[in-house]
Amino acid sequence: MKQARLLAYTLPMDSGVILRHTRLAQREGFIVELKDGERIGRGEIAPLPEFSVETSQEAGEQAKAVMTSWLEGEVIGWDTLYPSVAFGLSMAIAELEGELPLTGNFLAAPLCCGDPDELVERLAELPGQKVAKIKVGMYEPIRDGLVVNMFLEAIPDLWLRLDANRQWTLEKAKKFAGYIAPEFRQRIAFLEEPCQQPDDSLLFSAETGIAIAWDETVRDAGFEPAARNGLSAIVIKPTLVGSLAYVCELVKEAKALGLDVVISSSLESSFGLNQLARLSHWLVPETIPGLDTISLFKAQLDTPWPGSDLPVMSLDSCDLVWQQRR
Ligand code: OSB
Ligand code: MG
Repeated sequence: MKQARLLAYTLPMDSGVILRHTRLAQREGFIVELKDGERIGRGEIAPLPEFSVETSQEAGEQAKAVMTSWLEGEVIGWDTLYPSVAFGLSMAIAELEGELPLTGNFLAAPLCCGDPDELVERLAELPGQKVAKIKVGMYEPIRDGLVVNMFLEAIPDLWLRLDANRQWTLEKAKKFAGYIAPEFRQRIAFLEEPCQQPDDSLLFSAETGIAIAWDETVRDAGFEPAARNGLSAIVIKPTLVGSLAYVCELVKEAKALGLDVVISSSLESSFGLNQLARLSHWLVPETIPGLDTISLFKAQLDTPWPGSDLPVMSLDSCDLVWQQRR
């Protein structure tokens, strides 16, 4: 017997500066659960406001239709689905089939959302390589430049990932770089999307010697990984990108080009974050993922995130919005 269920969750959170125009006080999403005989697999479908093209309601409707196809044994047209639906359902199937290994990489790069003192404390607790991520592009380039330079000067074994989310013109981006001492620039592992235009980001890298990474560009229509001077990594947010098969293909192509791949969060619940940590360890064991987002929540879901003391909500307390057997 096969069974499919769709559960809806609402978790209290504060999205802080991750979403630049909305302050999300609640995260809404779905857990999809597929059973086939004794086997069970779950995945999370959680479109992210401001980032996803689909709304939560659209994702829920589509998920029900695709679960019906799965129950009937029909072929699923993964490329035609919303990214969050394709990812959540393909993860549930992968788990059901026993394809997703259990070991996870939970050493997320600490995310600093403005308070330098807090980052210093968190870095002190990190074993091994010190890698942190700082959001830039929110304030004047001079402020970001001074903060980044201060960190690199104060902590000589620190590597930084920076993220400007396409907030700068080429001129502003170069102004930022002007405050970073040239000898520190190679300890910026990459700066994600400094400029509004990807071509300007490449010019920025050529002119400043600071490596860049694609994040938003990975989601641009027709994107295909390509080696470019100054490009060191691509960031993959599976919930915004699509099915597990598509994510695997992107990883394979990027690695073949010598690019680093960072599996990153789209503010999934602790359930989804755990699966992303497993996915990251499976596909890119050599790279620290960008999954330090549990502290934006006020509660976890089902699977606790290692080291988090937040209360855990069980799947039983979710709303059962749909179920069917076959
Ligand atoms: O700007 O990269 C972003 C999370 C949700 C939406 C957008 C972003 C993020 C993150 C996740 O920054 C954390 C990370 O990538 O390290
Ligand atoms: Mg980013």
